[in-house]
Amino acid sequence: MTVLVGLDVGTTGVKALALSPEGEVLARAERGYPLSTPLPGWSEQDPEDWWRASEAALADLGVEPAGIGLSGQMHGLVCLDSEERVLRPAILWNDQRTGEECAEIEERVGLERLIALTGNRALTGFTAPKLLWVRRHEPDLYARIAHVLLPKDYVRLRLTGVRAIDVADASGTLLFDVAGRRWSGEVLDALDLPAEWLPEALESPEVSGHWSGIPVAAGSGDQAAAALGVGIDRPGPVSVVLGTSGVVLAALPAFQADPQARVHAFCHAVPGGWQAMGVMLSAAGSLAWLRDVAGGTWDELTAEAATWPPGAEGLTFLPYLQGERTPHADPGARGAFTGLSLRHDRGALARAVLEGVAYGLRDSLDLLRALGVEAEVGRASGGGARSDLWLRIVASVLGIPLERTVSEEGSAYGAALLGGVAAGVFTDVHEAVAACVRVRDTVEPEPGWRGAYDEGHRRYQALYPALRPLEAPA
Ligand code: XUL
Repeated sequence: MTVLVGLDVGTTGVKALALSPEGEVLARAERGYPLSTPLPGWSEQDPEDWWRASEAALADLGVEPAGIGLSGQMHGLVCLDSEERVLRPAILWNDQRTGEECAEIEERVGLERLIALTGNRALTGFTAPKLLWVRRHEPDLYARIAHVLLPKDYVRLRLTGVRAIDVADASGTLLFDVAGRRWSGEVLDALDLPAEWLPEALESPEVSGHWSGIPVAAGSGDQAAAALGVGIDRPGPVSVVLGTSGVVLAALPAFQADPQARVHAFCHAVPGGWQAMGVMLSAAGSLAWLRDVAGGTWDELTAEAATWPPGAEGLTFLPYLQGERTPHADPGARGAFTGLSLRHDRGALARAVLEGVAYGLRDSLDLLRALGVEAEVGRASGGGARSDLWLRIVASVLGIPLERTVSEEGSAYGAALLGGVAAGVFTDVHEAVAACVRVRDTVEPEPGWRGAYDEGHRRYQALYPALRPLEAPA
């Protein structure tokens, strides 16, 4: 029997998934690992943890795959020496230490030129500013760098012995010419970074190497893979992800960057395709935080939240717990609850968190609409999409129905489809999506919630400019 495997190297753990060529999930395995925050705003992981977890998850699956696809948390910096040894813990996508380096990049390249070349502005989570941070703060270590990889590409190196990346993940480094689908010599020169450090950039379904003779697809960053996993291979529905991060992603008919780069413009995991997305740093991550500080399980919190009316009697949550990217590219932004009263209990806090994240997603959707994206329906994935209540809230706040697919496996599912193309099981990504992805159910907006949520979103949008002066500078 033909089996396709997707391996997603996430922030909280690795997920391995085995699929039939019809898209049926045959087996799944997950292995977790820790995240360390040595200083406020810092976020690091040990690349060897990813590798140990990946090996174990692949062994747990217990299958003989025809092809493997990789996906993973984006933007993380893995520095290797000339012997391909890890030089320091990886600096992750949600790390916020590089405010100064972002300013330096925009100064050196020029903001307009940077957006024209890379489709993006310098954001703290992206890879290039992290490299400049290491150069400034750890010069001895910087002098030993010979190779730079992203998280899933480190796992690829250990799996296949090959240093490679895909164009979708490379787009998130800020060193990539997104329109031209190649490394940007101009940006590398302006930042004085050696092109030799970077791996070869392949299209996502291309074979990057082999593991025990099994082809391993280049794969993609987790957001592009999640979009494929819910069937977004061309313009149409938008991908709405409620993972640790929260994302609204639209496939674009051609490369297009927002003139102010308020949303990210990246290559899609489909050869010749592009996408734009808005990214919130703490989506399901905000609910996980509430659970950790207020107690209760995920199910208890959402059940208690369901007892509160939309708008939670004026209680509003700002989800900028780790700074933010979209719509406020601001590492110094912070979260807040406002409008608390004696009546509010833990369920009200949970309701406000679910709603605050939904308002943040609406900010991203509004920016995509300003780019000309016609979003009439969304496809939801990520751990938060398992909650009917959260999806009803998000559908109502966005004002569009949200579809769930038969499999809710997100990025690992998309990665497995890419593995299937690399193995020759499908001729291309479109065929893989058509063969495997089916809609299971649709969550409609609640007409009665509309007024409360338009009002709530207005209240939410007023909070950042009002509260920001009270917080530390970026
Ligand atoms: C996307 C991003 C996050 C991570 C989460 O730009 O930074 O969604 O990829 O793993």
